[in-house]
Amino acid sequence: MSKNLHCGRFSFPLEGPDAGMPVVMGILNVTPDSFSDGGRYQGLEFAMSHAEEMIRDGATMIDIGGESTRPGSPSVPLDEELRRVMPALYALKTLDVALSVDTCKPEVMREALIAGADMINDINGFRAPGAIEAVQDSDCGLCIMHMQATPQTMQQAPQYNDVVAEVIAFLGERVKAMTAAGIARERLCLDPGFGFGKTVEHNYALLRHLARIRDELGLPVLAGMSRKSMIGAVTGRPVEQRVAGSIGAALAAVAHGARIVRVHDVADTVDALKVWHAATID
Ligand code: 7PM
Repeated sequence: MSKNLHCGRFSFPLEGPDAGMPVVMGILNVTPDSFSDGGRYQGLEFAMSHAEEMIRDGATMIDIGGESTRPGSPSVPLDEELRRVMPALYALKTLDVALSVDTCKPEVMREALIAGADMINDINGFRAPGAIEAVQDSDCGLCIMHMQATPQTMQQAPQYNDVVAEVIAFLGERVKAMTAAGIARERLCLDPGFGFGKTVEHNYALLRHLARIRDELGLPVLAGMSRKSMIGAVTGRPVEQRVAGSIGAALAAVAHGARIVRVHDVADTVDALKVWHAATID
């Protein structure tokens, strides 16, 4: 009996006999700071070649993000987010890869689904009014992420009595809300939201207990730690020197039961996962 994650045009076997390597989701930023100022067309060219490179390197999902969620950063207006995301989504449609859109806005979700997005990745866990309605009648995959507070305030004073139990309770409540709207469980995956309203200790507690999230809620887990401050806190390295630390985190996540890893450095992560896989298959 194999369980698949259903994502629009794609279906990923994540459990059972057909489940192979973990799925690697490559991060594609389409924020202006990510294409050094040659204007929007050059930004599109860069997005396309970056996506093609990540696919060659082994990414089977690409997460397109037009809203920088850096702690403390202001939110992006709807029209600007659409101007960033939609051209990239249409351009990448021809590539053989599942296209995820990283957004909290129901209007962006609707437009993305019309354009054929295979997955919606919402760091806000589909809590915005209209978010569930925007995705319920499609067949896209849905990543439900936990975040405490808002990107503007989340790192001021993250607080939990039991971070693992509280993240599981939150995700369980969101799963209930989404399945109550008629959304099939096969479309859902869960993410503890590393760095989103968490201290370093909270992040590592969640990493050690990823299998509890999977087992208590019975859904696949996606982990996104690539280059984040939890890596810097342990290695003492700045963001541009966190590749090796991030690979360590990705392997740890897989060891703890994650089936999808969201990463910047696809080639290096895939190499590490291939060796990991060869060393752990029965
Ligand atoms: C600035 C700071 C820009 C932080 C971008 C980020 C996740 C995500 C992000 C995650 C899922 C980053 C974050 N992180 N979606 N989107 N899980 N599902 O470091 O951990 O990429 S944005």
